[in-house]
Amino acid sequence: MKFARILLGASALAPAVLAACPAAAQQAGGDVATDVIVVTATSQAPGAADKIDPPRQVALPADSVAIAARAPGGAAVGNGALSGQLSYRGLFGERVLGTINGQRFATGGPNAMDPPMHYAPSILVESIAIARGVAPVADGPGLAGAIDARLLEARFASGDGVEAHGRLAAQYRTVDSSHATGGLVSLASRNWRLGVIGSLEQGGDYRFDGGRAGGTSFKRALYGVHGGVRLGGGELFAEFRRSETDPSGNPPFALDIVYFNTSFLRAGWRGDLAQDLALQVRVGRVTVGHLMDNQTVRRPAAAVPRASYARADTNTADASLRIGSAARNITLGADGEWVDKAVLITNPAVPQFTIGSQPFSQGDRIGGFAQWRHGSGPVEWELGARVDHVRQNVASPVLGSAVTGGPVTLANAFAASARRGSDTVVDAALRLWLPGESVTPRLVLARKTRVPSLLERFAWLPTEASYGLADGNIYVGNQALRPETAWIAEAGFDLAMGGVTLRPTAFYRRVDNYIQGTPFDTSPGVINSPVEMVASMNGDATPLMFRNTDAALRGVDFDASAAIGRHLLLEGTASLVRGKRRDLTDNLYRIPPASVRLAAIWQSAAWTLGTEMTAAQGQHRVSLTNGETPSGGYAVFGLFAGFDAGGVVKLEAGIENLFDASYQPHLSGLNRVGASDVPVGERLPGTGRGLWVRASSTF
Ligand SMILES: [Cu+2]
Repeated sequence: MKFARILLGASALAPAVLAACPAAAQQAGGDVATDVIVVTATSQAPGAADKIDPPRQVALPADSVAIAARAPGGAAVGNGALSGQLSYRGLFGERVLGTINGQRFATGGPNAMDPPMHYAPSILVESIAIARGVAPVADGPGLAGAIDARLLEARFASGDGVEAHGRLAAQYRTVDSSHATGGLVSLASRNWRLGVIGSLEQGGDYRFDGGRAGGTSFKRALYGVHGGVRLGGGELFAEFRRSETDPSGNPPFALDIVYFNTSFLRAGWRGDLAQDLALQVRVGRVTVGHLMDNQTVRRPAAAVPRASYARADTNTADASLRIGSAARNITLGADGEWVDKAVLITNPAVPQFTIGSQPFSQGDRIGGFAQWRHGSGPVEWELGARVDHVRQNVASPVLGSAVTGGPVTLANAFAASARRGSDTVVDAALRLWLPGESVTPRLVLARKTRVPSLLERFAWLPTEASYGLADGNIYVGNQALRPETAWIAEAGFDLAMGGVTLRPTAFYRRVDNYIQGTPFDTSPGVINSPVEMVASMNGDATPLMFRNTDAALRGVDFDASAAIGRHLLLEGTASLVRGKRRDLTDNLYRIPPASVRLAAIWQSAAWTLGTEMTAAQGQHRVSLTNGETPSGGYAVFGLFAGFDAGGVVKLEAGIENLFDASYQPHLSGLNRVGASDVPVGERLPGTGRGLWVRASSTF
């Protein structure tokens, strides 16, 4: 599969880069479906691949979502230093499929303190791929696009002997006194490959014009080993990774991360069985262990201590068979996902106070798909359909003896309910494109679905757990929920003409049965139900219940670049999206305002110098239902420089927020940390002025 590329790094610039620029790459390949953001250099042997530099414009953020958010249509939902979610064309949360090295898994935190990209430290990311608008059905279910982060990986050697390669990088950033180090060391021959990866990141509270954002420190380590052996016309491969997050702040939530201990395991075989017959078989397992509380990071610590334990185990298996060539084939596949989850709320001061807010829960899915990749005359297409069957069931909640009153009533009512759900859903996607000399028009039509999550269906105890909505509302689940169905149309073209590229897309997404919190009953504010009683004890007398509503999103976005002379490149992106309810007059929650990013980059053989502007309008189209507050517009400038004389070490440095502008990105959460220079209830500010330096070495 050939990818279109967004070069974050000004990298090999000028003529060389333009050959690898979006539109040009597509012309060569024909797959116009995926945006790939190349983050770091590949670990391949020098000369075996294009050497592409890290994103030179910015300090590598701890949260790789901030890198993905630089793509057209992207924005970062901020819920903490390591808890960002990708908003893609106005949708986020579980509507955007997130995978690491192509592996699907259930995250552990009921409030998504560990969204998928939590497990992709920027310093270890080789590339981030974002499906343009609609993910292929072969990737499994996914309502609104997909993001896949690839971590650094050992590759087979190109020569005859055993080769050692690697990539090491280290960065320091003054604005949060953070450091990140990480890399890959690999040993490989033509027939086997073995790699070890590791990273360590740590940062303090970040500073802004006005002080220090309290409770925003973070610490995370990741290590792993992977390898492969050529076997029977293909490769037998396996990988193991362990991610350990230490206390890290989540200022928009009531609790902060104490730990995530997560293990990823995967093995499989991929290769050719015969000419024009390719098979891939994979199995995977991910286990997440999590603790969050309001004592370890939070200052001042909350008067009533809370510590919540969560776990999520995911087993996956999939197989796909491609009959035909890469560009003309039928692919058939089957995949399954078996998820176990549980959440236990405790009060460390009262051992008998325990509530199984998410009792042992299972969500199982099996699915199958067929995808037809073909073309006729000037038109190329990919047409796919898939069917998935999902079964969910939840055990009865168990409460400690110190829990009395409302929660007991609710637990008993839940225990007496069905506590199960099952859905069969059908997805279909058609992509059409007309490969041209300099212009490639493209069209996507799709029907995509999303089955309600275990949380949305079975949250019997009213809490703020909402997969990271962070709107301060208390939510309760709804066993009557039906799956969401999105009808998606998008059209655009990719243009590459004499040093200029332009790739605009216009899209419309109509989401039927859009799952959204709505007032619990017809008399909001009047406490006349056990749910409202418990919710009001927990600080919100007007809880919301997940219900099926109707929504629509539309917008345009593009990226563009222009080479001026031999040394200068201008490149940028622009994004605009509107999201509305269709069943009543309201805007959707956490829709990013219109934004542009524009960089001017000058490069000689060894030096790179540049400046970048990121600007966003204010957002006044806010959600009344979610009690969302409007935000103001801003423009932030940065400077960056790089030096690469072809030696062992490459150096990069920059100044972020050059003018120390005060700004509040609309998708940042609202602060709940008392010991902070950000007032409680205020949207968390962007980072202030700071220096960053980075050294990296590829060998
Ligand atoms: Cu959590």
